[in-house]
Amino acid sequence: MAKRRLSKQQKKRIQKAQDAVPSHSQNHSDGLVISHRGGVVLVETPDMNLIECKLKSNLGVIVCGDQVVCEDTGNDAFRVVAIKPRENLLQRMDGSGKVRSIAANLSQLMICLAVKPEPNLFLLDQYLLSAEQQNINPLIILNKLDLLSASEEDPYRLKSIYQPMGYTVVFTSAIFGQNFDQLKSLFDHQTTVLSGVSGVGKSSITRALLPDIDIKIAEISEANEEGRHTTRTSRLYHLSNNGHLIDTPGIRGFNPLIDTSQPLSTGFREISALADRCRFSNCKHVNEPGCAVIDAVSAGEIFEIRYQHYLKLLDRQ
Ligand SMILES: Nc1nc2c(ncn2[C@@H]2O[C@H](COP(=O)(O)OP(=O)(O)OP(=O)(O)O)[C@@H](O)[C@H]2O)c(=O)[nH]1
Ligand SMILES: [Zn+2]
Repeated sequence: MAKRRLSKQQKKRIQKAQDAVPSHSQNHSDGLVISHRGGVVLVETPDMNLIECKLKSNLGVIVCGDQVVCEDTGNDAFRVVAIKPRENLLQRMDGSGKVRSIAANLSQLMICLAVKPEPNLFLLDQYLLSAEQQNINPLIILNKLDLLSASEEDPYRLKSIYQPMGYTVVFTSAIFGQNFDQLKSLFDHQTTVLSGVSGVGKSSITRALLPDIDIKIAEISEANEEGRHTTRTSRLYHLSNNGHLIDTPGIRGFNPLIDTSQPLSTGFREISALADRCRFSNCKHVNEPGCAVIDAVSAGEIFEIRYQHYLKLLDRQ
């Protein structure tokens, strides 16, 4: 996995700054990071006030969803002085192979696919693996249900493949509202980031969830069915029923980060469920004798396409 290179000293300074969470005093307040742009962080305090804060030096990366401590430095000026320990940190790989942080303290990653452009199930499996490795629950959404003929009950076999493993799979239409109430309820009491390739309808879903907010929808180009990219700042929005949506425009179609030092089976639930029945405890399920996974693929109990994706990713390690 590519890592941002920090010197030992830089890491030490960041750790020291993060560990120094001040005890509560009159001029300190807890807060939730709503957005971060150009060194200014918008923080929501427990009494729902929004304050603009500068950053104490050496805090490291700060992202939407971070729980922080702010200090009132007088004259209506504030600064973030500590980032509280995170439950998780969603990261992505940028175009040059660098690891970038997206958002913190998520409970779920909603992976959006659409009837059109046709889903790339290999990319879906990489998103699932990436989310599982980062301790974030992934959900699968297939949008543009209105483009399907009524007879197609399980397009792309998404329900047959992924539901038995315990993944939630919802088919919806952001434009025509099919199953939209069901989709909406998935956000209740959760902190969610939407992801997926360009043109699947992430902005449309976001706009339907937040009708009062100006979420720009890129016009789709007739020629190549690719959506245009727009860039704006990530922001955390409150939804009904204690839901939070962290909208990450411009990077909603991010490249999933895969940690090659972790076992791949973390993201292949059906493979990891059988692994302890293999003859060898370090079985990679490629061509080893007595492999329960290979037997299950031959018996049709594991989908061939999933196993092929597993092998493809193993090859990259
Ligand atoms: N038929 C149909 N079209 C939809 C639906 N949802 C979105 N679209 C259309 O699909 C196109 C792309 O939608 P967006 O919401 O911009 O897709 P996106 O995933 O946000 O795309 P990027 O911003 O490029 O990442 C637009 O023309 C939408 O009107 C749907 O449920 N049904
Ligand atoms: Zn095996």
